[in-house]
Amino acid sequence: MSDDPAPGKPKLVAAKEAWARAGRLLTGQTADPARARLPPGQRLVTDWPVLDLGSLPAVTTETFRLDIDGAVAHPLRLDWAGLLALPAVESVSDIHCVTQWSRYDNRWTGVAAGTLIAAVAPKDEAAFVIFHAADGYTTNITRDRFARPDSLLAWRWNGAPIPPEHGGPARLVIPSLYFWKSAKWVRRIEFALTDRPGFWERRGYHNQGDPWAEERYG
Ligand SMILES: Nc1nc2c(c(=O)[nH]1)N[C@H]1C(S)=C(S)[C@@H](COP(=O)(O)O)O[C@H]1N2
Ligand SMILES: [Mo]
Repeated sequence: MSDDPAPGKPKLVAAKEAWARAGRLLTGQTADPARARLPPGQRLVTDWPVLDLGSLPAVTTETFRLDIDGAVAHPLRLDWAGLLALPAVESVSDIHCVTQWSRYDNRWTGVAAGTLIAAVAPKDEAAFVIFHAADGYTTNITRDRFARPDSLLAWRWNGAPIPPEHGGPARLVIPSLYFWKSAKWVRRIEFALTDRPGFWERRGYHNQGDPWAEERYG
């Protein structure tokens, strides 16, 4: 796993790997998002915990660059002005973290994933997307999941710039999956023909991570 970052909190990473092996926090239930708002095994918080590998990359709006490439017809490199020039949307969604907290009603401003997908025109066979972040973190999702209307690349949260510790200046928000899929400080969105598990997926977390099916580990 030579492409892994050196985590700033090795003990925490080891603890989370052990929880994944033990199936910690699993309730064995599933829930229907149309009928319940809190997925199985989650509890509601009103603060916003910070979770990452322990290093805060020094990305600013001046140094921000995002490459959207891989199996696409039109690779794209955006700087901050280029990002803000894309059509923006507002989207309110709930956060569900695999460590059991959920946070309701987060109001994000950003570019819809569908807009980014249309801009780069991925090949038909490009069924997977890998997010690469400035701290070395990676995570993988399917293109279909990324294309959902509530997936976005966000730069504002609840009416203000996203704080650096929460992934500012820009981060992914994939509300339909556990929050580890929402890469902070994203610097590359790679479309891929084959799936490639990311940092936590290689350490025992579920490859898909649907909170409604309680796909925590696997
Ligand atoms: N770049 C990067 N993105 C990341 C992580 C990380 O370590 N690095 N951690 C993930 C995990 S495990 C979670 S739960 C959420 C936490 O986001 P927050 O700190 O804004 O709550 O970010 C996800 N995105
Ligand atoms: Mo997490």
